[in-house]
Amino acid sequence: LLRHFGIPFNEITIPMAEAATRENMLAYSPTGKCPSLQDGEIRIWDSLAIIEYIAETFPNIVIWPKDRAARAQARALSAEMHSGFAHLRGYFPMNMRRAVKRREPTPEALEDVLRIEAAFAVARAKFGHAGSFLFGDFCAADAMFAPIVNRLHIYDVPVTAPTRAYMEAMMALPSYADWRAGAEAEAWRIEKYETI
Ligand SMILES: N[C@@H](CCC(=O)N[C@@H](CS)C(=O)NCC(=O)O)C(=O)O
Repeated sequence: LLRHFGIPFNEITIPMAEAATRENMLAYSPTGKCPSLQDGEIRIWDSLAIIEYIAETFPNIVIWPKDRAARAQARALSAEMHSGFAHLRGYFPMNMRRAVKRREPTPEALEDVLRIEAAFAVARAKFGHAGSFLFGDFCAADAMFAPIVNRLHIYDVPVTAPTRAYMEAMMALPSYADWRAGAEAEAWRIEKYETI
């Protein structure tokens, strides 16, 4: 989200699944999880809270849709993502470097995929006409679903043509390419995710 909107920030990378990971994470986040944003004395240790903080800090950047109804839907969808889709997220771990290779969804993961596709379709039909993203132009809701786009893509999950078009639009973003390039450049590998 910050990269997409050109908001400068310094990134601290903490390799995961290592002996010191938790201790290193706890130095920046009371939950021992990423992401966590530090702005002066203010610490925000949750992705959705970070988005809200950024939206408040930069009111002139359209981070949530301007239209009230669209904004409400974008928030609902983001909250649904934030607290949901456990089967999909558990079965299809995110991996920006993985080569595209089909992994058949479990029935539970498939249910999550179908719900996501239905939600995408409603957002696009009601609010998305002006652009290629869920609510037209890229917004916070798209940032929340960027990791889902990665999962659907790398595990070659069968999706409808409109979902595929949305995924292509997301993956064509310079900020998404930067994200992928950052992952490619990493030396660390977490074996259990590489073998799926
Ligand atoms: N609710 C949190 C969830 C954060 C979360 O689960 N982060 C994972 C990576 S996506 C993490 O830091 N895990 C630490 C670990 O597995 O050691 C948010 O969205 O910010």
